[in-house]
Amino acid sequence: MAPLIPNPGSLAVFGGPPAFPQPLHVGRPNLGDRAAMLQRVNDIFDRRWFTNDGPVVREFEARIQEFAGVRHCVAMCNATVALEIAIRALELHGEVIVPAYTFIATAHALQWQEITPVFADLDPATHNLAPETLERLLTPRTTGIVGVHVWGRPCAPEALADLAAKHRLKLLFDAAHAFGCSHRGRMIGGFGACEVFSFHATKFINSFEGGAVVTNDDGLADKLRLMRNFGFKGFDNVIYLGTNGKMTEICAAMGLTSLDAAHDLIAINRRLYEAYRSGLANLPGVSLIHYDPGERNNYQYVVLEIDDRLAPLNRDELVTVLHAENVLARKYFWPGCHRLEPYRSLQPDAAPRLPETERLAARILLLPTGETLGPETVALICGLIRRAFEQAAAIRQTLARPPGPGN
Ligand code: T4K
Repeated sequence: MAPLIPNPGSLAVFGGPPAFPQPLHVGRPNLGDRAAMLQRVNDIFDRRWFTNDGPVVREFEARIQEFAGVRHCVAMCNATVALEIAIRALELHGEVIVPAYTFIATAHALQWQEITPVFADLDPATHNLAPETLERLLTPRTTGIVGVHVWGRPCAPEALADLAAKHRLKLLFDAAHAFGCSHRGRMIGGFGACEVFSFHATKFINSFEGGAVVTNDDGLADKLRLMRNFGFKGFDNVIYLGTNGKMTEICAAMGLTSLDAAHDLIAINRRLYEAYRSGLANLPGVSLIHYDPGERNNYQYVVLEIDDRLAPLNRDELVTVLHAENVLARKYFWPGCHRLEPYRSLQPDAAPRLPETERLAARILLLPTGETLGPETVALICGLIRRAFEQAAAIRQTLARPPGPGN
């Protein structure tokens, strides 16, 4: 798409035309090789085998195992159901520690099964759980910890494993963001009892909708496979409580197509991340999150932290400016799970013990990336942010005006 700045002097927030004629989304899906995908779809049609552990799903699982260096991949219809099934397979109950700073699905997967998510605060340096703060949240009802590798950055796997072992807790990871990432040279996927990937359309590797539980535990993998398919063991024989968590063949075909492009996508994402880094350098109060260059990263998330003590505009003001320009920056994971239903009703006292979550959730914004953008678009977005900072006082005045005729 050709970006357009018809009137570079006037920001859209002042009534000028938006910088981009079409919205730029965070989470625009990457397509991969369209012809290869369509060939796979044709093959699926010819085979008339659409779901239920078909050959394309099996191929996808084998490729995920190989990529993530794990013994088992059990593909599912999405990561939320995969989390629910993993939580049930590990027999979690009572209370489970989980970060408040995550997508709502992590908490819902527990609450859906009447398990209480006990919200823990984050480490501002990593945006992940702060393991040293967890012990005080444990009660006799605590049965597990769900760590989340937020933005694909590893969530203290060793410290959490030590804590889990010490208190005989089950440990699993929500690795929805972390496919293709590593920790101390080991791919994410092999930590804890199991880990859960998301292959939602907005993710680095996408299967339209999709997810997977990965594990090195043979017994757990068998159980997950049963639970994913109603508990069926062969024809007419149900040996376990299960649900329908199956991935379809078409979804697996998209997953394979996406996997074929994985290395190219990482290169694209990395290039754009570097373009944002140089385009936003030296802006007061603005920092772009750091990915350890010694590890493998998918660079899927361009995450800015806006410190409103130093920046001339706060996060929400900047988001308003960007949306007016058709740059649909997102405020993940504002306001934190504890402030969304049903948790804000069930746990109204959670906020005071989550000061870092509260602070970070008010500061973060995500910017668009992926194969639909080029570095020149990133340069334009960075230029908009710079101009917004230069014109901060006028922007604040404009935003403070009540909406009405002429505004
Ligand atoms: N755990 C964590 C830590 C997660 O972040 C997630 C999901 C999960 C678990 C659960 O995984 P899944 O059950 O979804 O597999 C989006 C995604 O829907 C969600 O998958 C993701 N995390 C979350 C961080 O972001 P929304 O509600 O913000 O999505 P939505 O529909 O606004 O999509 C974002 C933007 O992407 C849209 O503005 C437009 C663009 N888009 C989206 C889709 C679906 C497209 O251009 N094309 C598309 O097909 O949650």
